Amino acid sequence: MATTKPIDRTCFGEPRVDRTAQLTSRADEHPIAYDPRPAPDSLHVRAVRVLEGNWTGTSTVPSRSLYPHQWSWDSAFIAIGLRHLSPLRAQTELETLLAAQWQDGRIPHIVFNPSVPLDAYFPSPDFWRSSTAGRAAGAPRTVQTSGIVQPPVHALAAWLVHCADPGLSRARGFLSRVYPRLAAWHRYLLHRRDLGGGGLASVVHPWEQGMDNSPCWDAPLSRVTPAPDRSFRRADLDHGAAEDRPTDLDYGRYVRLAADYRDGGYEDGRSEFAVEDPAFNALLIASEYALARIARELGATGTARHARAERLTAAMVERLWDPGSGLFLCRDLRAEAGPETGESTAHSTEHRSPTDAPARAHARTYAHSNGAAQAESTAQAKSTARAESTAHSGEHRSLPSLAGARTESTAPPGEHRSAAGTGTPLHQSTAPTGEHRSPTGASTGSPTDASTGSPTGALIAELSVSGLIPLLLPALPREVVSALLRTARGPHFGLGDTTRLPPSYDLRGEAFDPHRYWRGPAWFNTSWLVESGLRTHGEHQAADTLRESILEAADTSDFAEYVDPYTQEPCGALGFSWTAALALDLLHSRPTHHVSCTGIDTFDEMSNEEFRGGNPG
Ligand code: 2M8
Repeated sequence: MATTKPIDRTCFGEPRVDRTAQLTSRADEHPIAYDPRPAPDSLHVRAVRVLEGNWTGTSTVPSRSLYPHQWSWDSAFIAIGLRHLSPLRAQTELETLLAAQWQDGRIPHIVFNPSVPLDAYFPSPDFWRSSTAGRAAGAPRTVQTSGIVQPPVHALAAWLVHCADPGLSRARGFLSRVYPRLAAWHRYLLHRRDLGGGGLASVVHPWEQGMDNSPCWDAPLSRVTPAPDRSFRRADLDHGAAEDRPTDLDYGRYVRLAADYRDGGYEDGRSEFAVEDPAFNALLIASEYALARIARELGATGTARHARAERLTAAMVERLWDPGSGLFLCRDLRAEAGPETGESTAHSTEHRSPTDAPARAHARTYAHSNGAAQAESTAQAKSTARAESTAHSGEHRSLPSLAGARTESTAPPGEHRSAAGTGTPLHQSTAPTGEHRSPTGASTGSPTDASTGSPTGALIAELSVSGLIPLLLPALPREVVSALLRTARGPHFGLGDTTRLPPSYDLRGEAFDPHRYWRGPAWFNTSWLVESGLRTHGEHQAADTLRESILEAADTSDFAEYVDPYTQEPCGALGFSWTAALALDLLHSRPTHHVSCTGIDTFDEMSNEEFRGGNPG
């Protein structure tokens, strides 16, 4: 018989019950019903069934068919939904993942289930060879994992899971067990992965950022020599439609990058592919706020972490904000410096299209569209014209095409001007002139191109939903928030106009494809993050509408992995775990309470005063 546990209430004020047990057992097993009892075919019950079906006993697979192991950021999102059903199971989900952490702090993107046949998923454990190739980096001996990472949603998930049942969490010592592991994870990202020297974490493989096949990777990937077709066998095509999945050429490059990383002992700093991504860093910052809260719950002040989250926000604005497009962009750290200006340019040598057809899409990387903001933050201010100078090769998308985006904007004239145009930096750097202090507090040595004082690499001129996800962050400058909201609603994402869920990629981009993996379709996790971001900045009506749309799409698509952004046609795997989990989370959230799912907006409950100085958390 299912039992209720009248320990206390959840963050949302609900009485605590083990809903997984309640909802998946037969009706006559429940003399104690909770009110209101969901209808047997309700969205709630069906979402619970998906999570039940994908539960392995210690964690949840994203999909029984396509992804039969444990994935890192999937598990974090899944735990956020599971906490409403069984806080214990949500804790277990995270602790299973954390048990596979490497000694250098990285949390691997896949933890392999040894009972699943090797050919069920590629790349399999015998490709990654974590326990041998990863020995120097401290890979665990007893469990096989991949060697790359995924976005750091984990501390945020741990905090939310704790909030769902603080009594149980305290009784089990949940936070005190996970805190050191989460702190080590953030240390790894902030130190070993600060490849650009400006404080942000870099990804070294498209799978690390999670939006595997995004057009953002086309230019940096085009420099990678693909592994030969016959050197590997794709398992994803056994389950997914080839026209929706990444191409063989993309896969060849994914394999090459992963094999090179493995063959270098998973040592960081040498990768041919190194990108600073807005969503990855926004989630790191959101998780840093969550770690501040966890530290406080454990008796420390959390002030250092809170302050770090704010410094990282400033660094992200400095390095990734593009006023011209009104969006955060990815920074390609391996783009070469141009000969005339000393500024960075891409050196893509190949044009790619979603179909691998030759020379259709432009490789799209340009140098420093927000160069003036950066220049302002150093002692080497340059003229606006120079700061806006574009890549020297005709292959690169030039600023005028982004200026096109500007004219399509509904922004009042002047408001959409870049920092270059106004001469006003969005964030005044606090670093002493000439010294670039990392947002983590560490002096970073040579963070910038010494000849220009500008950040290394080049922004990638592709508009991705990744660039909207920093809306999660409470310390964004107001003008950045306003521009992001305009961009979300404008023609490139069409939110609330031509689309109901934010597309993963620019509706007007040359590479847009409404069905192909991360090249246009709408995903549920990114939609959930945008919903939370809207609430963080007080956009409750838009958030309520998006919440309704997410729930409806989850319902009608049978919890699809992703949907066509225009028609909401289901794509990819059905019965997808994070879709079910995040739908549950939204079902449990109370829109009228005006609190975001992530609760990040309420991190401000500690006054800024309280956060000045103090002991490190
Ligand atoms: C997809 O990524 C995997 C590789 O990690 C794949 O394509 O085989 C992405 O959607 C990723 O974000 C997600 O975590 C994973 C499992 O759901 O699938």
